[in-house]
Amino acid sequence: MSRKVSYGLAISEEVLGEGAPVLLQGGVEKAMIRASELGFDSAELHIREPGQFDVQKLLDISNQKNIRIAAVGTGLEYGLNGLNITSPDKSLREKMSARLKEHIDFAANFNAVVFLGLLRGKAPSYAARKEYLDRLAQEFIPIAAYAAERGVILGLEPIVFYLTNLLNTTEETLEFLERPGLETIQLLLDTHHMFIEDKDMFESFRMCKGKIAHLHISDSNRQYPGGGNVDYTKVGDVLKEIGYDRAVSLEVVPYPSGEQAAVYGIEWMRSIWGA
Ligand code: LER
Ligand code: MN
Repeated sequence: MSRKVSYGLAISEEVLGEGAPVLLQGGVEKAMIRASELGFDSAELHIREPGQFDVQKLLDISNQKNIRIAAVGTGLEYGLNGLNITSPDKSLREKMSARLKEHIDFAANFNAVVFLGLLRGKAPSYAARKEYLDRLAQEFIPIAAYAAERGVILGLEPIVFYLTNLLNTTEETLEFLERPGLETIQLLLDTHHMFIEDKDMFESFRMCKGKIAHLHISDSNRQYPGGGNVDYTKVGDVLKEIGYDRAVSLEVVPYPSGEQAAVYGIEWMRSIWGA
């Protein structure tokens, strides 16, 4: 394989349903095998409980099937487990931090990036955003140090307004990461959020050159690339222009089916970076 980017997709242990942007659901071991058969060479695991997995088994599948675990998604800690890291409730924050460290330890086995996404929670009002962002930074400082000590890269994701009111645009997320103690955290960019939130998503990619830990491909309507309004020829061009060389990962709804969306997605990737 001469290309540097890996072709990836989101998989989960639980069956999350058609509203979740995860293509192969209901068991990560079998999903890794199937993804490899479909031509993918990386996967991101959306998991709610890192301790439940047999790490050696996952490493074996990874080696045998030539599919690496590129990232560990932590959003289900929020969506299924009800945890978040900006809650005024200190015990909830402590629980979330402890779980995040478990995700980091788990990810260290695979040299995988850990998402900092939905686990940020939400502020109860726009007026409360500053207080919540300050708390987010405070909580992330020790987490960033913990990850750096273990050589694990964290990717903070700008997320669209309908899911959170904390860090929606790429620009404000980059600025947030300039706070002392957060410099080692990189970005996880997602074309769905960028298309909706950023004035010019292509400029956003340029702004983040060299700082993108992981990439989510998801169209304006959360479908496979080409299912909505994002110009994916231009996305490919800008990614090549900035020299992005990590995982390009489909985080899309399983429409018209998980497998079909995966096929459409990998066809787009091949049109940009080749086989
Ligand atoms: C939010 O839907 C998203 O894009 C996920 O990557 C957040 O963890
Ligand atoms: Mn995403």
